[in-house]
Amino acid sequence: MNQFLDIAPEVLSALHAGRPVVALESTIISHGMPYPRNAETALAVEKVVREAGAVPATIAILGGRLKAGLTEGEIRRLGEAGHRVAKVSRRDIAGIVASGADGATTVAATMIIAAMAGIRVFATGGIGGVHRGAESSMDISADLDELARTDVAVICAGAKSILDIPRTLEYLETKGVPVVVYRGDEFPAFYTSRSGVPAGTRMDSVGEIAAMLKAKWSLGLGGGAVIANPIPAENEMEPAVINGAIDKAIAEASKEGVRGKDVTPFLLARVKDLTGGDSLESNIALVMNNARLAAAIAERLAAD
Ligand code: PSU
Ligand code: MN
Repeated sequence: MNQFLDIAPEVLSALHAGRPVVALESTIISHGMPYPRNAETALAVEKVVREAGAVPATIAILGGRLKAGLTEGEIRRLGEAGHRVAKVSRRDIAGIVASGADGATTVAATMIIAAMAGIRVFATGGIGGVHRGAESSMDISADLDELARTDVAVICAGAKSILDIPRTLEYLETKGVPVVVYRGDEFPAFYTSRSGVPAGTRMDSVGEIAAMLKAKWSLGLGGGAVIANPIPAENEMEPAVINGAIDKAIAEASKEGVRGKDVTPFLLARVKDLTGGDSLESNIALVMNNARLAAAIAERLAAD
């Protein structure tokens, strides 16, 4: 086994027995939601995965060790530390390991560590993507290139419209990443089930999704896949409300000169405040919904 990696005992025994495991990320805890809802949500998501019959493996870097599976105390610590913990994407992993520091892993870094541990299914809220204005800023999330190279399926609620959704989908197409919409025809926009952008392939059953993933990996077509799971209707936000908040947050980010890895956390926090916290409730609901679908996909993959 990888000398830098610690797999929690429960996760390791599930993997050895071929039972379903679902990876979960930690930047969503430290940088995606405020304390204490972040830690409570992370623990509730683990519970949903368990109730659905799979083993959760929340991923982070602690004391320079890559961790697949955290204790409740470790999850609470990351939640409390919030922005004091480093946000770690692919480029940051080596430095954090070498210095023995803690890091909360993005979608990209979580995929890398999940793959090292032998976990193929990962549930989160939203993926990073091509930012609006990327034609001048060149701000394109490392999540997209990771999806092209690492063999992990990412179950998400699409991408927030803090991003340029059509260009995000163009980029994924160029990189050869399958995009599946579960029971929908448009790519979901995180807080809303529709974005107006038709996307990828519609699939209506877990069996179809698992069969596609198996075929992709059996064919030697490496890389991941985006499984976009639209937010349930009862948790959706009003498009005018959420889009107004997003436009305002983006204008503030550019006025304040926010750049690089700070852009996404800045926008998430501002959108939450500008919607009076309503966006947080939608965010939590959709993560639970994604965890349930991910557990079902992991079970189907484990059964074959
Ligand atoms: N989108 C969300 N919530 C999040 C993130 C994105 O709705 O918490 C986090 C994820 O960890 C994602 C990261 O991988 O932000 C992308 O950051 P960047 O745009 O800097 O690559
Ligand atoms: Mn970026």
